[in-house]
Amino acid sequence: MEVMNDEFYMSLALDMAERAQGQTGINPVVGCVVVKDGAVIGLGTHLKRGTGHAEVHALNMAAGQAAGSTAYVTLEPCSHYGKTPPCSERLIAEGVARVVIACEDPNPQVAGRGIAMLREAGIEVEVGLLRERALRLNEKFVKYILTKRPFVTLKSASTLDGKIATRTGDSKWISNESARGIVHTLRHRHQGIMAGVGTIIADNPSLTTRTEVPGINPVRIIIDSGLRTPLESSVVTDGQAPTIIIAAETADAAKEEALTAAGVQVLRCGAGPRVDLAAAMSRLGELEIGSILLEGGGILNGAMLEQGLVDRVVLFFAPKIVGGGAAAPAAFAFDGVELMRNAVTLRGVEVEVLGDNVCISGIPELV
Ligand code: AOF
Ligand code: ZN
Repeated sequence: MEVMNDEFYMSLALDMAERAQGQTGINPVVGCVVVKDGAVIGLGTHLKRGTGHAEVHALNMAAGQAAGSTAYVTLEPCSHYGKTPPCSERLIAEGVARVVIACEDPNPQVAGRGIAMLREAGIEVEVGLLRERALRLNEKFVKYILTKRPFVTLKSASTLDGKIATRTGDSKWISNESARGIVHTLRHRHQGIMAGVGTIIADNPSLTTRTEVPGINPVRIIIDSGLRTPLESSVVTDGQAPTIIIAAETADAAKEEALTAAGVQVLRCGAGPRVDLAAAMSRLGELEIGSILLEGGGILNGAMLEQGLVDRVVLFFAPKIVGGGAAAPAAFAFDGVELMRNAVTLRGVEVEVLGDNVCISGIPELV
């Protein structure tokens, strides 16, 4: 049985925000619950960048009755004129008496000013209720708003011996249905999905979101130094989502022209014959891609990890062992460390058991 308290309403606000993940672009997900005289009088969630913030929807629902109420908001109300007017002003104008906030807004345009505005207007403000959950929920937003580079989630599905295919290249399927379902939900929750050209040539994947209910397709991003992506591959021809190919400076101009004519956007990143992955992340950030799900092969995964470009890993393990030595590709292929104490180590580890599969997630830390 649940107890009615501040946490009860903040959890509701967080639940609403959680379900809107994937549809707000570079904006955060935010939930707001307005409570007065023991009853909920307004609920709101930010649904889409450029449209109303959570507080605005909730206060609109409260229809002028919010004076003296308590508003629970998962993120500090904004203080700036962005695509919409400041929520702090609206809360003040409505006569809200108390505002409970889960976490501060790291956006430099806000960063405490929203809280200050509310307090200056005489509103009782409490900050920090369920802060950790709120920050975890908006980890993509926090990274992007502070660095202008995308938050990268590396996903892999491997056998217990770390393989993503057998020595003959067979890989269907490694993980079970629940794990595969989660992967498609993860696709929905990222603005971009990234793979290497090797994966495109080997598997011709569509890299779309296929969930039980319709989901949003991420922009497909292919790392392809030499522009080897076949013109007849699904990511070029199926029109399911935009495709960006990231190539090196030296790649063939005629191939670029053919790909561009087929509707693909080709970006050149890095001076030499290989893609500069860090530069690629900055370019994608400029294009307002704030989050990327990396579904690479071992080499791309290893390179991104080694260069510190991965913000979270989500690793699915199936109870299988396929051996195969170097002929069977591994989830991570990089030179690696000499000593165990120098291993890439995960912080904030979360473990989820999915039937006979296991999902291990965490934030990788390089030594
Ligand atoms: C809130 N409530 O529901 C959201 C907030 O361009 P705009 O107007 O949508 O502003 C985006 C910024 O506003 C975003 O970077 C973040 O700082 C804040 N988002 N704030 O009070 C909301 N979505
Ligand atoms: Zn706002």
